[in-house]
Amino acid sequence: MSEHVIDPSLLERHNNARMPALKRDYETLGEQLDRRGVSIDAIREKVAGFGVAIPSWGVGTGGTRFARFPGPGEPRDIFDKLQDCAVIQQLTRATPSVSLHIPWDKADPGRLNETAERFGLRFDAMNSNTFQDHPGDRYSYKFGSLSHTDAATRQQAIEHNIECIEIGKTIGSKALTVWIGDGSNFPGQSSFTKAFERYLASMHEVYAALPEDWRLFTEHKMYEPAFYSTVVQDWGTNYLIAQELGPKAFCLVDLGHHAPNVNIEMIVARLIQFGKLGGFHFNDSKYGDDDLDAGSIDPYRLFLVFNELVDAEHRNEPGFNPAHMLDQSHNVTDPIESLMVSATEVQRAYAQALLVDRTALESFQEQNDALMAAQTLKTAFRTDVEPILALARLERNGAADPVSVYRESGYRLRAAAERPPVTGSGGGIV
Ligand SMILES: [Mn+2]
Repeated sequence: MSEHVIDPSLLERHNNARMPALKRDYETLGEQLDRRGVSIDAIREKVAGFGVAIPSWGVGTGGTRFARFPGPGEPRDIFDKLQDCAVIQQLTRATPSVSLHIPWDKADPGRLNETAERFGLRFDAMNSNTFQDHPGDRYSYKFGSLSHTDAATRQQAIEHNIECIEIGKTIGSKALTVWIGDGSNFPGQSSFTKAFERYLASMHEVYAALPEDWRLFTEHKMYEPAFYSTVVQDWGTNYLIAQELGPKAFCLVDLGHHAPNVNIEMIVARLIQFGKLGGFHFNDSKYGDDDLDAGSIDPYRLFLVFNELVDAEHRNEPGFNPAHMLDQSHNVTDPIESLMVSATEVQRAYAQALLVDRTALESFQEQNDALMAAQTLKTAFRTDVEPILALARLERNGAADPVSVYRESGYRLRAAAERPPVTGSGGGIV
């Protein structure tokens, strides 16, 4: 039995008050879905089994290039972060794991395991950091890390990634995510070919240190911090990396790391088809890598991504096992509230995608009936699946309305009293 951070009796009162209306809504939706030949209970069970990881840095307030405005009660260390993650999991039941970032979250593994176990959490992919200099490091990453022109700097970056694997082994992680800030700001500054050769050579060494049952996720990003070119700039390069490294290497898709208007769901389909989709960093964007809350700008795009995922599930695509994580920067909201809403939005897109009539869709595609094919997707997307999500949370002792219980609990005020304000930034931009 894991420790409850939010008072269970408050949660019970909240849920009991909402249960009668929720049951009626669930039954009504159940009847509608029944007419479409869909079992609402089967959808609810699938949603209940769906989880998305919380990045440890997500529970801190983010910032922009201009400023960071810290909120009250910000986590001081990884143990405070785990407690905040426990609140999100207790109320949403959608976030059973936490993804650590090294060196920000370096701590005694025994205490990490004990704390995670106490809160009923586990550890997801490890994230390395060679996009900033670490105190005590001999070499600077100002001009790159794994692709640096200097062999000793590359070696330091390789060793850091191997250290992340070693730490991960002690806390039950099974994956390493590598995102680098390497690139150039001026045409001619760096040789595209040589930089990529050096990157691949470095990554071969990291790959060689992976345990048998681990996966390596590489994350592309087209610009920022480098503004002319990045070494791992797009999904094509990322696919080349995964191919080059071997069967344990996969591509990670961060929804904000593409050129504007790129068809992300199609990239997802391609990676699935060739067995190289590693997983996601969910967020949303209007202009670039905005790191806004998942589904807050373009919920239809999130749905279309999940439509590809559910389609792969439906086809029993061999080896299909993408990792799901949120990766957002919360500048104007309480990070716990944003993460709860985003976890729910990701589940919502999954539930809506499960409602797509795949037999009908396939038949419309075969007949080249463009209008009806599009309408088949829209019918699923337009369905309000909230009763399914709420009941899936309730039956596992989560909250019917997570944000409202959280606000009523006064958790943030208590945290503010216990945690003095922190200065500096834990980052949160990758
Ligand atoms: Mn990311």
